[in-house]
Amino acid sequence: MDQTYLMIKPELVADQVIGEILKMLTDNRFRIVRMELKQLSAETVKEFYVEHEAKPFYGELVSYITSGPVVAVQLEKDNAVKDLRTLVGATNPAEAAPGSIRYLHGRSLQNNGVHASDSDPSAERELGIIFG
Ligand code: FUP
Repeated sequence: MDQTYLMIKPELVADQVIGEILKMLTDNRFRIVRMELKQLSAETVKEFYVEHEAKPFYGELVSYITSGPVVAVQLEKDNAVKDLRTLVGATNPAEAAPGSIRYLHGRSLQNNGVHASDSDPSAERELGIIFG
């Protein structure tokens, strides 16, 4: 079965909306196979977002993701990566489809609420970094 990685970012954990997001996942037939409330280190987040290392927003991205615990979720479903990206919506919440997680819970491009793997290799890499 296909697997993917969802990360509920710190501001949504602080806002106590984890339950709503998990319900959206199970309503859409994702199976939660592993889940952890985790404070990530700067080292872990730098490795996780290494593709953005040279971008101007990289430093802020790392401090945002380490600003509090995230909820790390390993999910299983046929076409897990593609279907989760659809459920999550566009990177910028202002462009996310109505009803998507970022439309409902994202605040800005930087504070967009959740991360979802963008390909099968990314999902494998990210699950390895977060869960070992
Ligand atoms: P996504 O795959 O949808 O998570 O988007 P990206 O990999 O392009 O971006 C990763 C994270 O960097 C986003 F969730 C938010 C942040 N970001 C910014 O803060 N500014 C930008 O201009 C682009 C992305």
